Amino acid sequence: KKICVMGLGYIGLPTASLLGTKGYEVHGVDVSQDVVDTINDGRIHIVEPDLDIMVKSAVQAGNLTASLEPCEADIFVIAVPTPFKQSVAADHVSGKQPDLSYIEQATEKISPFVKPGNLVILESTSPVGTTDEVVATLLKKNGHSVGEDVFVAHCPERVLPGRILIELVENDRVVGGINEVSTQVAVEFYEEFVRGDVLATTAKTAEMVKLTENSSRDVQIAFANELSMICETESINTWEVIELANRHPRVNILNPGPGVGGHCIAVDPWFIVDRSPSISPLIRTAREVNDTKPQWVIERVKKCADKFKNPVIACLGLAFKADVDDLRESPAFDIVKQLQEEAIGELLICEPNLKSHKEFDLVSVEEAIDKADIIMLLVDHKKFKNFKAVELGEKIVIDTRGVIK
Ligand code: SAJ
Repeated sequence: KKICVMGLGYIGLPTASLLGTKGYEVHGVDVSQDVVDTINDGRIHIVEPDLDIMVKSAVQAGNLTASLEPCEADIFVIAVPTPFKQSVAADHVSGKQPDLSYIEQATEKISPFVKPGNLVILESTSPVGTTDEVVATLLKKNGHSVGEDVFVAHCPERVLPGRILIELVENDRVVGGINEVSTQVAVEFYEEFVRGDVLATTAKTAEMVKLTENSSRDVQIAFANELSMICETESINTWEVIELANRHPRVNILNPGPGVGGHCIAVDPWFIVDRSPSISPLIRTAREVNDTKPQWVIERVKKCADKFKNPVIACLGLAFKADVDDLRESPAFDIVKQLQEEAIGELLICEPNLKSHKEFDLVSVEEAIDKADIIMLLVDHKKFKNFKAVELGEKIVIDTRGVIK
């Protein structure tokens, strides 16, 4: 079978290379010539465990090629970003509006190559209605008999960065077509390579399921973050509170942190709020609580820095979460950047998952800890988990992740 994957990022590339190693003939498409060249060379442009080996073996076997243009295929998989619109009318209800232009462009691009019998799958996280109202509608407009001999379905990706290749195969998948036959054709495809269950539903339900998963996590993290700010004012250790409360058989609180980052959990809840603004106050407030957390951390650092004439601050971690190199929408990065812009002390910045960074000079953890007056731990990377407070002596510790013992 021939597969054409639109978008070779964090979802498209792992999917394309996995399918390539499973014997499918895969053609990947990206808008960046650099990305295309890197992949055709058997190399990768993102950090993800084992992805390098998988891309190399798919390319070497001749089962993965990349270019700027799509080609004819049996199945088209759209895995492009769904960010926010850069400019939104000031009176727009949610203040954040999904930008579906990448999905529109990808659909238009594959349209001339789509033939009767083909399946088009949207994997990008999308507002409810997108599969039908954008993908199916555009294909119909271009003359395809959508739902009759061209099948369209949504199968939202659910993989966790850092575990993508494992979760692509092991996770259960939710597959919803724009009509029953589309669902059935798409379910049959995923059952060929997914070890988890492949669960059939409608396109709209599948869209809502994905947004619900990430919104649920966001609301739960917001609870933990709010709790951490309350405990701080009471001089109580939040992590101890959570650990003890979680010993209750029906309580399971998540971990507070410096804020919620990444391009999924901090984004997707707005897709719900954008469509149903008047009936989503909880989801919206959770987003706002999580978004205020970085500023709260900055205020704490400033208060501590005021105690020194020339404070030296170790900033441990820039990534949006543990053990990845991804700085997109990272609260840690935003905190460090703002401290730098406001010239708060001398910053010793460490990010063990990056060799260098164009905006910051990076130092080793050992050097940062050794020289700092204030240690600000922002990411729970494995490398930072072995410190013991006693070894840090008189230094002030701001541990936003509760990992220093
Ligand atoms: N975080 C906390 N406290 C926690 C858990 C997470 O502060 O207890 C923070 C992290 O540090 C990070 C952010 O939340 O800044 C998000 O991290 P994450 O590991 O929870 O999730 P992502 O964004 O890497 O991936 C999520 C996953 N969704 C769910 O777990 C419901 C993943 O399965 C999705 O595929 C992915 O979003 C996506 O692409 O939508």
